[in-house]
Amino acid sequence: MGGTSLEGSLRVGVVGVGLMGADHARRLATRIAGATLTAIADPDGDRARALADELGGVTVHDDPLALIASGEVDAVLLASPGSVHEEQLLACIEQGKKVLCEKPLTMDSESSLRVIEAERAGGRPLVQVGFMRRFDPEYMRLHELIESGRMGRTLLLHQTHRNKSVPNPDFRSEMIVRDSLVHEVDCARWLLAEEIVSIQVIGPAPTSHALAGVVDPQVTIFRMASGAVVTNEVFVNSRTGYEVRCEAVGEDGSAIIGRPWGEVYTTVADPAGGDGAWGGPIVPDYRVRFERAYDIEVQAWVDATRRGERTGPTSWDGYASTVVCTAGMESLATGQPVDVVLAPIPALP
Ligand code: ISE
Repeated sequence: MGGTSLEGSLRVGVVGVGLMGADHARRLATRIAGATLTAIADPDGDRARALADELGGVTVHDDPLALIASGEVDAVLLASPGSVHEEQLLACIEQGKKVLCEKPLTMDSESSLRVIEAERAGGRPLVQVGFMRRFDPEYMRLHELIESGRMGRTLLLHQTHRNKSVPNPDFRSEMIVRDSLVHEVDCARWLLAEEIVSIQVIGPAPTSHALAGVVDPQVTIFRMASGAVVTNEVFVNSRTGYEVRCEAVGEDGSAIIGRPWGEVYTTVADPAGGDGAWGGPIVPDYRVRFERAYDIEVQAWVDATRRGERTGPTSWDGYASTVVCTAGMESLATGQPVDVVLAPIPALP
């Protein structure tokens, strides 16, 4: 495929069918117009076969590279762990297949650059990174409002990102930066349409609900190229539910998204035993909060791919967020600001 448009349905293969990949496979099989789920691959063969039985008409591959090379697959959705993305992305590029890759693009900036270089050498933009918030209706409205100039120049963003808990027994502080803060990194770059030039991660006294030694919550400051400042709170053991908010402060006004309205909003449990909180129910996790965003994202990717186009965050966005998070992990260790230095290559179209 690539630069040409497709008449029939787009045949999609999903690599990695854990929580997120299985969601995407079901989405493609049941809710996305113009796409057919033809293949899945996962190292856990039983899990893949159970999903294939549920969805019907889907080939199961043990080897992700065989799925990527398969003649039954026009385009690939990668929901495998970040540590195997480089090899799988390079295989998609070699096959000339469009790929929607869940974040992170890769685990370090060198490998992300290799992906960008391979894509460039192929001469066609093929890679989209799964920063789904860019497709969330609330975020899209905030983006439009900022872009319209009605709030004047944006001076500040305040971003809040809370997860209920992280069940992983091997969880480490760096994962808050790499897996959670990375969304705030992308939102800041996208909403403000500029790069982050430095990052500082500060750890307040940690919650006693985190594993020993884990710095949670974390407060992070981004300095943007224009001088704008972005403050971020990421708190992954907040105990109550999933909360994502963003407030933009401009010279002529401010706007906030992700906030339920009411005089008092609290996530403290309702003493009368209601569902979640005094202020109203709280969504449990990102798959619920961003379900619509994921649907819109995957539909937009399928539509653009069928037209022979690319839409959404690029490999450059994936690379830039990896560089910022790597600097963030360095700052986490010292508490000091760390400069973000991006390779001097222009972004892909
Ligand atoms: C997870 O990997 C995600 O991408 C979610 O959007 C985020 O809220 C969560 O903190 C991450 O662990």
